[in-house]
Amino acid sequence: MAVRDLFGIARGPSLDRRRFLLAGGAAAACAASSLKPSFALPNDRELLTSSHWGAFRARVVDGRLVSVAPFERDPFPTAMIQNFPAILYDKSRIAKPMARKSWLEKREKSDGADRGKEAFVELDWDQALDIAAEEMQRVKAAYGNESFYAASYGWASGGRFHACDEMTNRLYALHGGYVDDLTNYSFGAGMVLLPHLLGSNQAIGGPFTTWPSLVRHTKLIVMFGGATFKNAQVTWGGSGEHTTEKWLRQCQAAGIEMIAINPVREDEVGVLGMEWRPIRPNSDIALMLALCHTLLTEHLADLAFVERYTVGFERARPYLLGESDGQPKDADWAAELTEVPADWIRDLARKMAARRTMIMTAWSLQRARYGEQPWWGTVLLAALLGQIGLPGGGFGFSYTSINGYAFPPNNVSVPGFSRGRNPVKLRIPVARIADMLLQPGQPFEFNGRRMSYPDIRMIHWAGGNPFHHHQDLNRLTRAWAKPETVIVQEPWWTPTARRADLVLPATTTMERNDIGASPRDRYIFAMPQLVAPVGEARNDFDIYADLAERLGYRADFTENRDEMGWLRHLYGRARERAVAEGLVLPDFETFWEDGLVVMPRPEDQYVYLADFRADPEANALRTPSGRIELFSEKIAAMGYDDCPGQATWLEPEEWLGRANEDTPLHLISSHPQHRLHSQMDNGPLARASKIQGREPLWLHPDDASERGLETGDVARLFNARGACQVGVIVSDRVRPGVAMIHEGAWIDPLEPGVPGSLDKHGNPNLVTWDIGSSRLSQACAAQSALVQIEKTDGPLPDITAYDPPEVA
Ligand code: PGD
Repeated sequence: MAVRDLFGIARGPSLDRRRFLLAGGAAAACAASSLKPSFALPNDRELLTSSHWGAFRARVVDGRLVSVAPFERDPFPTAMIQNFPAILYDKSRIAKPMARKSWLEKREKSDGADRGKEAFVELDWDQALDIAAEEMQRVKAAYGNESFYAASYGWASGGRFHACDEMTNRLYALHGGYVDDLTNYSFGAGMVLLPHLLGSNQAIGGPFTTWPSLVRHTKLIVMFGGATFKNAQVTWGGSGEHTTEKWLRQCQAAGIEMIAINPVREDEVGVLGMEWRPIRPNSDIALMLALCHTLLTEHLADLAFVERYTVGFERARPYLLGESDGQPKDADWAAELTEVPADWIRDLARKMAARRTMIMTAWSLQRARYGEQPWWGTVLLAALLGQIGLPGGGFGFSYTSINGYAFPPNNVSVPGFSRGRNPVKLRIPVARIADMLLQPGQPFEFNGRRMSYPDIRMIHWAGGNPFHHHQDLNRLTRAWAKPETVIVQEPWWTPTARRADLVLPATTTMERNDIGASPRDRYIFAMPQLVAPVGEARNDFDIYADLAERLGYRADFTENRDEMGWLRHLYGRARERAVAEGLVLPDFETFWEDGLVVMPRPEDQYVYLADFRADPEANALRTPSGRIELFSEKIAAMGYDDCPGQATWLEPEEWLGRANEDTPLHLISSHPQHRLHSQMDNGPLARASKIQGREPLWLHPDDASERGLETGDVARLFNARGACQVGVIVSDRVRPGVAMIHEGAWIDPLEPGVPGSLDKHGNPNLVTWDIGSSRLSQACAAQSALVQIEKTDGPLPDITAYDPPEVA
């Protein structure tokens, strides 16, 4: 059967099924031909599937995944899919359930500080699940449900069904509840701030002004944080088409001027012919305030827009003009802070006012100390320009942060596995995990509320890697010693798995059946099981179902459905939703056999806040005033000096303005080119990018020569919080005073489990600061870190990050 294109989209020749047949293959098909793939299927077959990295065709020979090829409808597939065969069988896969040796012997009496130091003991599945169930019961009886931390934050890798964090949540909800998390590491500061200003998070999650609207109407795109093709390689839940690069190229072809304001010159600057303005990290808010100042003093601000659609400008204005603090926020003031020339700032303000301008501000800018401010500054600047709600104008926050944003979501969404209802109402801002473990009972502020940290005795994590993603990993190592029990479910021996008491090997997307769908993509993909599970890996669902059985609520967990039963159920609900939209999806069997369904193209000229602009009374925002809040009385009333009631320049404790002899450089830790966070760090692409096995770090030629460093050298990146070894790339693509490294290398300490030990591999979170962006959002502030770098001479220790730990 050919690919089903429901809504009359022309089927390209490449979608002819004959093209899917493998040369010499026995019986290839574009999708599983049976609902229960049997491994007695033909020896050489090709299966279409999906992943966070996009859709691809997998070639399976003799039950082994041998190669992958991109989905032919994808205009810009990522090379990262080529990692799949290697990582599936990599030696870093966890072969069997295992327990930390002394914990197995002594359980809660074993020393948590030994996590990561000790050998593991192999268990069979029954033993492992009995132990896990015993621990869940023991901890509940001894300390109550508020002592479980089962938020299980992370990107994981699954389709709509095998979402392991949701599954973890559901198991613990049935167990009586658990402490959950709030917000995220990606845009935690922004997502707490924006509802105060705009009444929702639509400017992050969409829909917002579409790329086609930009191509047609925009004349200037000002990108705070630049634009990156690399970040758009992935989307949560997968995508059939990588579209961001396509649209950026169309913007270029349409003659739109694009300006990247960024301490780092990413590839796109050259490719798209953008102007690069290298700014000092963490100072964008000063530039934004100065642009506002110029608009105001040169009478270029659209005060009629401000009057009709916003509140609070009378409070913001005296600050901009310096009437409230004696310091006008003019271009000369900003030039000193940003090292962007004052004349350039004034010219930019004039240019923005004269043309249809879109302001795009990246997520990374708010992943910093006082990270709310550049996002608030974006809204203020866009309001003064008065183009909010006009085609191609205004602002948006997610255009290039991941693939597929800037379109209205699909008319039909496929529901996911349900988390259930958590009886425990206690949650912590996700990036405060170490504070929580180290300071039980201590109060903290969050978004106007005073809360206190619970006393966590047991952690269960599936689908995340806190020992790469959290800031100040030495501090996390100390905090991680506190709980009595840590269970980690993982396919690979990640740093977090190595620091568990009980390790349960999980399957990957390639070893199970699922449905791939994202609201930001037109496709629903069947994700058929490609190969048998590697080693003794089991699906998270089956692990939890068997645990639930031991705890007496299997049927509540599974709802009496097995894997395929769930896929039918979830797809069936999507079909019902489709009917409500006047669409007819094929039945499940047809979908599964075809391998995909293609949805109608979403509306392509959507303009964010156009309805509000047309009628601000009828379409009032869900803010206290119903309008855009340029000054928020609500935030001001919280009394936070680290997040006052309006966009404000607040000098970070660590930035180039406070660089000193010990830490003269500002470290930027961006999202990687060759992996997704830490996923695929064990793949050939990421490994090939390393320098003498270490994560590359970019350094400006002046800073490199001062330290006697050349490309290819290994160096120590350090500050008072910790140290790691990096490989050096000398490049004028970073501005002087800035070092750039990608996050996600699996930490590989010289002395595993010992706080303060040198990481041989180059994870920046050894040196980043574990502090909230502010009391408003308590979000990740990874981008505010001062560091030093020095050359490493002599023999280097071996990299052992991907070697399984010792088995006793
Ligand atoms: P991943 O590497 O995606 O990182 O942090 P996150 O923890 O999400 O981890 C996912 C884990 O899930 C992997 O170890 C993977 O093997 C596992 N996994 C995948 N599939 C399955 C499955 O089916 N079952 C189970 N049980 N496990 C599975 C990301 C976080 O890092 C984020 S979102 C951001 S935005 C932050 N960004 C930065 C940053 O910019 N700079 C720094 N320095 N630090 C950051 N940390 C944050």
